[in-house]
Amino acid sequence: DLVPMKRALFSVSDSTGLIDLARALHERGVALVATGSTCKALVSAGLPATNVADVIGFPEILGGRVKTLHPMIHGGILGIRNEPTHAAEMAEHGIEPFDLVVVNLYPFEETIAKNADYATAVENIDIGGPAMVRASAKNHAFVTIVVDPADYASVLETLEANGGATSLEFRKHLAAKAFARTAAYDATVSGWFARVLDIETPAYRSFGGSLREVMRYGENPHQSAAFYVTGDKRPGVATARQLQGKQLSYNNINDTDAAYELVAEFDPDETAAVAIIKHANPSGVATASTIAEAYELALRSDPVSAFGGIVALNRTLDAEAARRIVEIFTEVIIAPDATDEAVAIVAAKKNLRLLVAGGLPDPATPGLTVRTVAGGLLVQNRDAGRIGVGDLKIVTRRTPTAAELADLIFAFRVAKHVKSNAIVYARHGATVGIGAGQMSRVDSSTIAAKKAADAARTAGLEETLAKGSVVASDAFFPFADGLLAAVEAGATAVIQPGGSMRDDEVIAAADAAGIAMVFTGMRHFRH
Ligand code: 93A
Repeated sequence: DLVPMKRALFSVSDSTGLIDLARALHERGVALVATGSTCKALVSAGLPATNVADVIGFPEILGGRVKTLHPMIHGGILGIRNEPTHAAEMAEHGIEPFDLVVVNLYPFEETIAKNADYATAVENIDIGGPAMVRASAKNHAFVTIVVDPADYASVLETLEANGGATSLEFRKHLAAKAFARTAAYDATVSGWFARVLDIETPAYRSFGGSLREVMRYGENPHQSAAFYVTGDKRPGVATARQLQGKQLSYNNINDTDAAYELVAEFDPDETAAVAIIKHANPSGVATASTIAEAYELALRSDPVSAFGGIVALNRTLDAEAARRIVEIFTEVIIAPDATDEAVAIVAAKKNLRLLVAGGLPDPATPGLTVRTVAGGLLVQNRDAGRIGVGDLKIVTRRTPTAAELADLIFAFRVAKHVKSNAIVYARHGATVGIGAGQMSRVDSSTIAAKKAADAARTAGLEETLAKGSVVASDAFFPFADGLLAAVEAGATAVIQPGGSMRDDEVIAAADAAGIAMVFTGMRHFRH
């Protein structure tokens, strides 16, 4: 089952790790053959590589559309070495076998992610690459096929372990991976066509949408993942135009969605709003008269967590805001639109993705959310509930001031987008401390208060940002302790759904502390 490696064929669009692999193979005495630019890269690195054109005896033609589609290449890949007729035919035509084929395909996924025009997208459909990948994978009895730079190291390890040969087991696993790659690639191409033509891709109907793209991986690198679009025109991450930057990852899409749904809570005609999201939770959210100011305040809420975050805006990205945002490492910016000047500023950060959604999703629009459980699907209406001033019930002796009232509504709208248990401190239309995703509400309160103290320290302020703030809780305080912790942290007003068995106790504690409290009658769990 061991096949000694003597001759390798390289054809790559991503040259990551190429030279190291080729050099190690060369040192093992493996002959190197490569397509045009790949060959150039190898030769420039001082490696003796033969151009496929010289193997074929025919130049690359049609602007590169035909480089490897030739019997001298495909014969060398597909020949059954121990089959006498194959061996005789190969000898007759001077076809030498390839033991290793290293290909990565034209970057179709990245090309469409950049919203390339139709002709560019079509030109980036790789034909010769998948042909070699599939041929090699079919003939895995003899050929090692590598489609991912992440596997280069294991090729060298296998050669080391097997005296310069690969095992059948190893080649089988790589063949499986190779067919998964070409399947995903073609699925992306067909998904793109479906999108362009506004038709559904029937094979993927069972997912309630059509396949838009296959991602490099899911939440973690060992999980495969795909993105399906439902055709719903709701402005957001699925319908936005990506103006620049790398392909969005699974986590990017999830976080960008969370970020955009959150800023959409704030009417752009009334206020500018910015949310910075990390791991699907806001690290900071703020409203202000301009986007740049709102960004500044959102950042102040938790400048440490904002690093590598997703930034969503409810208004057009302008130059001033763009200049501030690119100062720290940011993964994605999503906005209804962007000015030309802002686009030019963001362009300096090559990897930063800029998405323009053309509008904001209406937070009140009904829709469904779906999640899987073992053996089933859980489906519910999306949380389109929105609390306004008219829905509030003042339960304390003290009535909130107008400023507190505005902050209470703001904080509760933010809390709706924070994983439970959610505690949000806010002041002057900006969050100052957010506690998310804790199993105990008291822990979320403690974390939120700590964040407010940390943010003040980072900003060089003496007093915690929670001082004089309001606090929102996504669900009722079951005991007075959580409320008292918030009061101690500096909150002067509280918003919560109410409805606890001990509401009376909690209200009495609020009155004793002299703070104002309002009940919403609506809970915003988010798990
Ligand atoms: O245009 S193609 O579909 N025609 C081909 O015959 C062909 N052979 C390899 N694209 C082809 N390739 C692709 O070219 C490979 O998959 C790889 O992505 C790229 C490497 O070409 P170069 O080494 O010239 O950059």
